[in-house]
Amino acid sequence: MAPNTGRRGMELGHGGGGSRLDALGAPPRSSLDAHPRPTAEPVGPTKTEPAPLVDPALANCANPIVAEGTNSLIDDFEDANARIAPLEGRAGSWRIFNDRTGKQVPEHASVWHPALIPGGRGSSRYALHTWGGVFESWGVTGGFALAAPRCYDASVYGGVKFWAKGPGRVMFSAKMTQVIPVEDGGTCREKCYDVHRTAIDLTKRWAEYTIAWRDLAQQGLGPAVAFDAKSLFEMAFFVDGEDTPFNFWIDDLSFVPRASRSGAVSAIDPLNMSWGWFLQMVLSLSNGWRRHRSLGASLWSLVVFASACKES
Ligand SMILES: [Ca+2]
Repeated sequence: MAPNTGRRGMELGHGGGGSRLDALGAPPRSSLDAHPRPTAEPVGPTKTEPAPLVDPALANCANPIVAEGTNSLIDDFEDANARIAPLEGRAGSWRIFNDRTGKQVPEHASVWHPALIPGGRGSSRYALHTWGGVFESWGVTGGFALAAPRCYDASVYGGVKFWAKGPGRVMFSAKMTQVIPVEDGGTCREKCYDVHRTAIDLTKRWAEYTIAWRDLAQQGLGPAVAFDAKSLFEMAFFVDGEDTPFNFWIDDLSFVPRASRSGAVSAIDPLNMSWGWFLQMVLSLSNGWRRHRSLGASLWSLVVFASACKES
């Protein structure tokens, strides 16, 4: 986890991992999940009570969209649009925001469209990409609302996983309605945006990262709220100002089953090498031996294979 600094505390009301996503980035409501806001206009001749300020269903997350656990994909970006995959009631769009003290691509308050990966990543052609210079306040963020204006129950899952490439430190946050201000669609009324988050230190090569709900923690800058995947509102990747400049890619974001192990798995990390890789190494060794009948040639085959892996 990143150190808890007073600087972040001062900035929490603005950033803390992505404010205003829902305010500006909430997707259009469908007829199925529309929750009409109360209106000041009297509905009928007997309606004399003032309208409540907050949608009662949203105030306590009494009526969430519930994930069934059958379609874990959040977004693979291959459709090249900014909407997350419309599975299990999820509906949201990727948006970018920053503290406006620096330059970012895409720019502040824009839709975050997938970009073509130079050379691809296996069968993946598109992923999210953003980069920029130094930011002097809370930094930059990009994320999406899961099912706004309703909250989202992802408790059938144990966390998320995704592929990413840096280098640099990126934060992931799963934001509960309880830490999002009422004006942004949540239920928080003071010291908001103390979101549940964790730091990921990316490398220059693509690697897969798994984050369990238990890895997420607040910074202690607002009211303590135990993490509960039953009342999620948004998810975001962000970079604190002190970790800028930045340049990172995100791909294949999905939920993971409960009891998934958290951590990073590099595509070529020998400690996490799959049996497939191991078999290919053995084959390259035996091919070298079969062709040249020498240990040197066999080892050279292995070097060639390892070089190919490194470039992939
Ligand atoms: Ca992709």
